[in-house]
Amino acid sequence: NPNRNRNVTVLGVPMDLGADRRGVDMGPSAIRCAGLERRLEALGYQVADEGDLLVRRAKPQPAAPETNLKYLYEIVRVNQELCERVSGVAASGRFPLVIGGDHSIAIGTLAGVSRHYGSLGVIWYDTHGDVNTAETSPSGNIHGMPLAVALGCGHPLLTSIGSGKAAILPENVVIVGARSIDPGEKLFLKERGIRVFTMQEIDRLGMAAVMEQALAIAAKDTDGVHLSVDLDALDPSFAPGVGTPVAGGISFRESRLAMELLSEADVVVSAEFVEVNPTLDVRNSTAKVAVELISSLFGERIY
Ligand code: B3U
Ligand code: MN
Ligand code: MN
Repeated sequence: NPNRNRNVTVLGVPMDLGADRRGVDMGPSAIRCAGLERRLEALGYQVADEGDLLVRRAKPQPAAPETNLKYLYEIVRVNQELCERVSGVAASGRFPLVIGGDHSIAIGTLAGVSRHYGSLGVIWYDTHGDVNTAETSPSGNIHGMPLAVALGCGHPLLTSIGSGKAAILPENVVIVGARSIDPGEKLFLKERGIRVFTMQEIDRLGMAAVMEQALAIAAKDTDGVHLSVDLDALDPSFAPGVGTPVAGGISFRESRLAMELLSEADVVVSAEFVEVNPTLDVRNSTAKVAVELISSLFGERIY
């Protein structure tokens, strides 16, 4: 597609505080090692890798008073910075590609991208709903909360990142690949009418039909779509290097097809790939899968 944005800026966020588990901070490095820049350049993109944001985890973190949110203050600080960086990339007309790190970084990405779109659609490719709040979270881990925050719900320090108003609206959000949703999340999603494509629907309808419907929702009356890929959406046999693997996931082939269909639709304006944990991985295979999927999203074709 000749109109496609040919300039990509890569931002790494070695965040692991939202998962409360070490290792996912090495995700950005692992994805780079798997050949991200070379693959995008081979597709004709001009790639600017701006390196990693700083995540401070040396000092013990004070517990946030009156909340169970782990590492709240540093996660807020990093996401504020990420918001400004992503916003700068979008303002310069480049495509922001964020590599994580745990999924809490979607708070900053969405706050930054949404500034530049009157209405932004979101495709959330994930096993989990990531719509917990302090009240519903079983873990206190902020990586289970970013989609709620982007919808304007959560701790005020999180929801005030960026403009202070919700980055996205429920009618423009779809979740694809769900198979582990907490009770409070079910309520949250149902109350807001958010469309959730479970594994059962992927099995029954097929990935092509699911993505067609997902795109119809996320791209309807929006100015662009943000793609948020949590590698744990894939089955652990294809993506073992993630913190919370859940059996019965999306295959590599289905995921590649999903990315190809997104590429053809040509509506994605920003993307993030998160939750790669090299310490749990087998020969960097999860990072390699991430790079294959990114290549497909950016237009690579087999033939
Ligand atoms: N829903 C659970 C588990 C979880 C969410 N995201 C990941 N795991 N990766 C929670 O803790 O909120
Ligand atoms: Mn997940
Ligand atoms: Mn997630």
